[in-house]
Amino acid sequence: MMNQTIFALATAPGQAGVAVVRISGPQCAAVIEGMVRRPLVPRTASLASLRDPESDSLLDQALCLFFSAPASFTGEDVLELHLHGGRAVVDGVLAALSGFKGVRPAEPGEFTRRAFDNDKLDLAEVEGLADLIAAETEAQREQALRQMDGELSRLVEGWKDRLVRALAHLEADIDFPDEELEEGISDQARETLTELSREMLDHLNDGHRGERLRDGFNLAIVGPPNAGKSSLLNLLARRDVAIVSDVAGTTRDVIETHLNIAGYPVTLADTAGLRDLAGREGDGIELEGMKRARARADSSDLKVAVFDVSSWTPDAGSLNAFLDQETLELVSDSAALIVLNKLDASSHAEKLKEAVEAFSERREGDRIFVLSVSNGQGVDGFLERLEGWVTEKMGVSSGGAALTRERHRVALREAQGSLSRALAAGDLPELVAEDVRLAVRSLGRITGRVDVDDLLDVIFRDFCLGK
Ligand SMILES: Nc1nc2c(ncn2[C@@H]2O[C@H](COP(=O)(O)OP(=O)(O)OP(=O)(O)O)[C@@H](O)[C@H]2O)c(=O)[nH]1
Ligand SMILES: [Mg+2]
Repeated sequence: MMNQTIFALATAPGQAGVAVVRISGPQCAAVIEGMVRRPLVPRTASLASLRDPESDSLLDQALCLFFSAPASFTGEDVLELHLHGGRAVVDGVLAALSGFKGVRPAEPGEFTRRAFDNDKLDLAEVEGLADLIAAETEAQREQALRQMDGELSRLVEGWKDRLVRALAHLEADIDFPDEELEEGISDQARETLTELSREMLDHLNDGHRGERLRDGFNLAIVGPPNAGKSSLLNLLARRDVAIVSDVAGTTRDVIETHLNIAGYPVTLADTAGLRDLAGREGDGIELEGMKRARARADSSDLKVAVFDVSSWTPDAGSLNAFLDQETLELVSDSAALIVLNKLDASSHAEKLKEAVEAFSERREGDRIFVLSVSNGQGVDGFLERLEGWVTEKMGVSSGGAALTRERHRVALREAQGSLSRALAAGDLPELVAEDVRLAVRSLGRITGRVDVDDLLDVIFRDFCLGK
């Protein structure tokens, strides 16, 4: 059965300078004849008066672009109408298109689905395209462009090719056992499988950098009440996101804001101050807030602990004893920065510096910052370190193609598992060959030509209308 022709507004709805309506399918010719009413040279822009095929009324002066199958995004005939971006213009054109036989509005993602069906894009490239449309920061854009351009696909296809070649050798060994060879698989096949297994493991052990970049990095600000956590959040967000007050226990829920730090997407969470309520009237809301704060700290990629050191005096002894113990405990791992705030309000600034030095010796000093959110003192050094941290954790340039979705990881883990089994069954060529076949199949799922029917609807549903 011939595909129906589909159309959709490809640009965002609403008033705009230009709106693009895209049509894909065999009926493009009929649309050109009925609405454009002049022949279009493929891949050449032509200005034309669009007319309603029934009433003959003028719909718009539009720039028309025709792509002849198969040299188009979908692989079918594609017509793009670049309209003036007004509601009435767009509505008029869409209504006129509905009037053609065999032409209907597209489902979300249907253009891309056709590109996939016609082998214009593989599944990983389709995902790259979806990520590109969703990209909010520079680094996300770069990663998406590379995946759309086939970086991940080439890596996976390369592995597959080598496996298939090894499989051919294995099968030759099975069918024509070399008299000279001992029982088992040839050294060459074993070497290839070992090498591939190691390369796959390297990619599996990449710290989830691809997924992290897609989803964003999670940063939680924690610490005792009144330390200046919300003030720090507002400073980082450069706007008043959270309420700041001198009442201890102002923030009670987790407050999130999205930031772009050094080109990377970061979700920053401000949390309720942690304190020991023992012996006082239990406040259910504050308790719940603290519970959420701890949970958020646990699930975040980086914690920033904020303390108020303005009331520290030399009599208070070491900072380690002075600071809130529960918070110190929370940030005892290396995925934490420690902010000692309210330097401006300290009346023992000099002695405080010595105390900080002693404190730093107990902990890695490059994680500790004495600053004042109020007057900005020391803030630059903290921001620089924060940027460095995020860049280091998310660095995309290192390591080439990234796994950007859990499903890539699952498939690769399966492939690697099959190879491990193959290597363990080394003396039985038939078993080795079977495991290698399974590995090829698992890899095939990443670029999506086998076993993916159930996945397709999920992946294409992520697209907006008109893509
Ligand atoms: N002097 C001085 N005051 C500060 C500084 N940073 C914050 N403050 C003040 O400290 C008080 C508490 O600030 P918040 O940001 O609300 O503190 P918090 O840690 O979010 O407190 P909770 O939400 O109650 O846990 C406010 O009155 C701020 O203006 C600073 O660097 N110096
Ligand atoms: Mg707060």
